[in-house]
Amino acid sequence: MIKTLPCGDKSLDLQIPQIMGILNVTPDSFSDGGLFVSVDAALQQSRNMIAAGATIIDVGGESTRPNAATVPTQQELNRVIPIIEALRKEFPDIIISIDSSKPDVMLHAMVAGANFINDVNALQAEGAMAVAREHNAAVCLMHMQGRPRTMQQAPHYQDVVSEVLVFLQHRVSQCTEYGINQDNIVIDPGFGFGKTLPQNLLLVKHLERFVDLGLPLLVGFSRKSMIDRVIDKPVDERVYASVALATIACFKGANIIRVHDVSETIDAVKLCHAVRDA
Ligand code: 8Y4
Repeated sequence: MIKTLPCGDKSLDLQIPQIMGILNVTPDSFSDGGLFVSVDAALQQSRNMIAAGATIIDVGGESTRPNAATVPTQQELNRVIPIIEALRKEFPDIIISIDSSKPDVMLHAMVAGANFINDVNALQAEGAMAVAREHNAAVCLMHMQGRPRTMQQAPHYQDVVSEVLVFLQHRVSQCTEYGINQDNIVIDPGFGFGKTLPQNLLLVKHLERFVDLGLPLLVGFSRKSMIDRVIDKPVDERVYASVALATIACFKGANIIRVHDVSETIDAVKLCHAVRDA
């Protein structure tokens, strides 16, 4: 039974499901059209998410959407580091997650006060595992087929659930052999990352098989296009559907739910826990 997740010098109670609030710090999300990201605006959104019950803030400076431009390391650092420093100062107890696949960004984020590494590339970049190990960070290993730019072109699997499970088990082994503590590792099937709608739905349907690995499980469905393929609604009208998927995942045993809409999701998550615990 999973109890707590070590996150640097902090720990997260996983006996109850936790909400990871998404903080995108790309200029298209927090600016007046200029090139810079406003620390104030990002802090205000974080305050709202924390007040609503988020215990992890996931700070990302590079969009992983299909066709998004890649960002140079220095530019990603310029976006995320001032925000991590400000968050750490205002919220000494919150878990700060760095959403990046770049070891240099992970390292500077840890120094600035982050304690969780959310890497859609599962720490496969040279030097990434070292940063996680040296800082005793919590790490989320996510499955992705292909690369962000092209991953949705023709996703293909013989058996999506088994193949994603095998990949995650393999990465967990490589990380523990490298010296990362297994207690620090979280797994994530990576909804929408090189997966068609039927493949995403199969992963939700069989989520118990991921829970059965005995590692903490993180899921992210929030506003994703897999939803619009079922309900045919634009991104700002996907919140009820996102909450429905969070509810299903939570009820099946997911431990961390990555969402944009914290206040809209938290009651459903609390009720899932109450019913499971009854
Ligand atoms: C609107 C806004 C529509 C954002 C889609 C999106 C995951 C993740 C992302 C995930 C983990 C996203 C960084 C995609 N998804 N990290 N990151 N798990 N661990 N798209 O599922 O939110 S970015």
